[in-house]
Amino acid sequence: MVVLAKPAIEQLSAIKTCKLTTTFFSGIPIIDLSKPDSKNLLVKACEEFGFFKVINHGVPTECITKLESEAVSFFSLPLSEKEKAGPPNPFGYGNKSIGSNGDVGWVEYLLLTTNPEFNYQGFESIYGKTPETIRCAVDDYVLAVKRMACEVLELLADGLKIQQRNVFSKLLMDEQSDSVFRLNHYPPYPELQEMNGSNFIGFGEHTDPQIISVLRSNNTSGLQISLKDGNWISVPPDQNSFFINVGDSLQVMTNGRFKSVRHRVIANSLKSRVSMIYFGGPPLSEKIAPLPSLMEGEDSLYKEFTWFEYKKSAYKSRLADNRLGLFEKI
Ligand code: GA4
Repeated sequence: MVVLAKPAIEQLSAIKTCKLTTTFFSGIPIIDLSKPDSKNLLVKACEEFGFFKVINHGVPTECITKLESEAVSFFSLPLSEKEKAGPPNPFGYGNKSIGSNGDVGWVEYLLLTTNPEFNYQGFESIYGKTPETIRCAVDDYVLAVKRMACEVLELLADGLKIQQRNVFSKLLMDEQSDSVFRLNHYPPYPELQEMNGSNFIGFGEHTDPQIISVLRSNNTSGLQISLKDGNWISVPPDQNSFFINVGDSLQVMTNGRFKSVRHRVIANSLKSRVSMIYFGGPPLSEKIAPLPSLMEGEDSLYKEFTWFEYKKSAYKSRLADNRLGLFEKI
């Protein structure tokens, strides 16, 4: 069994517990991409939850299982080997520490850029140190998942009756798109069984700063999302589907019509959870502002900013912060 390095007591106590929420929620929208009515259901899901599950997605199973098995092999390596691919700032292997501002979780991960130019420019100390086999599996997977994410974004543009249907997807397709990929491993935390009804945080609550995030996990539970009323619900795992989150940038581009969903992962007492997430982001120089056709005489709820400015500010924040708050018009 793979375990994380014996954590320092202080670090473990910093990994917070939260109130127990175990019942699975059955109301998560399921979008069948092969059905003609999916565009309207997609819009509704983004408005109500900022989150939905996608089936009949067209991403080849081999591509997913190949990457999962590469990830499992990587995370099974001795810690000293994995650490050779670290630290994770900006890209590489990370263990328990998330971001640069003191957040911690019961998780180890590989954070990678999806920009091929960046990968192959001889950045040995960044992406270069992750094993070659993982890199190839990631490249194939990201290509397929990005295609699916673009299809979803184009259906959303159709559903919103925006004439230019690639208005969102072109940002991910841009050569300069600042997208990120993350492989997470949440080892089991057996002591949880004795923690009388508490949950142990794997990855603390947050919203994703980008446009759209596409998550796939193995069959281990742990993901929770916050509903509009602030209640947390557990997402039933489904290794054959993808879960999609609206990110902060899409919330802004729709002038708040779509909600960037708060989510978190709690540790499992018995099973390892492995997840892979593609975060589709715009080019750094892109202005992020509400689309005029969605404003219908409304004022923008947000001050204008570039993705570079937002990202810079986001990376200075703590995980649970309301990052968009700084950019809201009062
Ligand atoms: C959340 C979404 C992505 O995982 C991520 C995360 C990033 C990191 O792990 O370094 C951040 C987090 C995420 C938002 C606020 C900052 C930056 C950790 C953190 C405390 C890769 C991203 O783009 O933003």
